[in-house]
Amino acid sequence: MEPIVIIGIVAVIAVVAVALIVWGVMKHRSDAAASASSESLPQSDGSPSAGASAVKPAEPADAAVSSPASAVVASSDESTAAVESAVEPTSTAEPAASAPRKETPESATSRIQRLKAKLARSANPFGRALFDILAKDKLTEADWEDVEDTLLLADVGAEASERLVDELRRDARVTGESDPEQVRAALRERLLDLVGRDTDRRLNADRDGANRPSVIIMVGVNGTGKTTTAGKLARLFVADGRSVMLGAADTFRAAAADQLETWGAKVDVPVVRSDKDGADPASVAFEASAKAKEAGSDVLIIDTAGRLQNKANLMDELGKIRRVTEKNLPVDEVLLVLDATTGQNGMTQAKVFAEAIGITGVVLSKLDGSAKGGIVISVQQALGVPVKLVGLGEGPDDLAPFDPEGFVDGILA
Ligand SMILES: Nc1nc2c(ncn2[C@@H]2O[C@H](COP(=O)(O)OP(=O)(O)OP(=O)(O)O)[C@@H](O)[C@H]2O)c(=O)[nH]1
Ligand SMILES: [Mg+2]
Repeated sequence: MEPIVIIGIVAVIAVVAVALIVWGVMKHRSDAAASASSESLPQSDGSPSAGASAVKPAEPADAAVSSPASAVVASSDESTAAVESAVEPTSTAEPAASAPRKETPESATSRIQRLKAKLARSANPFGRALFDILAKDKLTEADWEDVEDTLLLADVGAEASERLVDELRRDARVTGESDPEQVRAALRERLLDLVGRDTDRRLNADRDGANRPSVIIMVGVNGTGKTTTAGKLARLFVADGRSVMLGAADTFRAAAADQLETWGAKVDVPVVRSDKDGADPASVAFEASAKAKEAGSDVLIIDTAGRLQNKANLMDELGKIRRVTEKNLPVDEVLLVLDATTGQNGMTQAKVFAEAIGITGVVLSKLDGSAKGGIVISVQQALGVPVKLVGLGEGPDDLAPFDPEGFVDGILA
């Protein structure tokens, strides 16, 4: 026989042998898998349709109810978790059953951390639209228009939006081309400039050499969050170790003073109010300022009734509240509370309030429910006063100093 034929036969035998070995291994594996899945079925509740994933959680749950100890012994990670969660409610039930205590307001550091994250989330819808545009390789004419529209929709204001986009386009030309990453970095810088990165946003009560008592008057249209903000602000000062007095100069309805009293009671802050409905709000402001002076409080916060900016007599009333208070104490701060969800309508309100009583700062409330954070820019430009605080929720500690960097990063997130 020719050697080549012998080699050929050996090669064929070798290939057949290898094929047989591979087939044998595969068959063994699939048999093992089939027997494993059929073995798991009898452990189920007997339902033929129950698959492995439906069966597993039932075991630890049953075990936890009947015998926690045995569940721990038989434990997988899931069963241990089930036991822990079965035990937890008993231990957490105890504090709930005990008597109510005076609240301790959240510390400034932890509050600011928490609210920064919340602020970033609240501004996001605006950011996402910009992100989509800026994620492109090269910006076209239509993209630039979209950037401007997005700024407009976020209430940045027509003039500011146009100027911002013009400046960015000029920049993009200077730097060569419209690289979205560069545009994003430039946009961040411009937005920070517009928002005012170095603006002094401290409350006047927080400045060195502030008057004592330092007087703050809350004003704004109906339902913007004046009383809530007065309450939250009182908590902020209390958390900082300062003594506070509240004045309920919203005498329009008794419920308003009750509302303020509820805030005061939680942090042990006295509230000066009138006994009768419809009393002169200026007389309550007078009495509150006299009492705060006498008590030597650090801060007096006066809440006023909501009023529409087109009601001339009600706007005059604000001027009177201020003048009467000033017979006892200088007024350091008038905070206009603007509801961020009202968008550009807030601008008209702001201008009229500024004329009637003078405004030293803006509180932008309900920013948690608004994609219109851009009003921060337009309101500051129109009034020339800074946004000092933002309201980011209905929780008692959901009030934070306005932080420009956090705000802009939230927009561009
Ligand atoms: N989500 C959210 N709700 C807020 C915020 N601030 C206030 N609110 C809610 O807005 C509603 C009105 O708040 P108030 O503080 O009573 O408003 P007001 O300006 O005192 O109202 P009037 O005295 O009637 O003019 C309440 O339900 C508050 O809980 C905020 O920052 N975020
Ligand atoms: Mg109120």
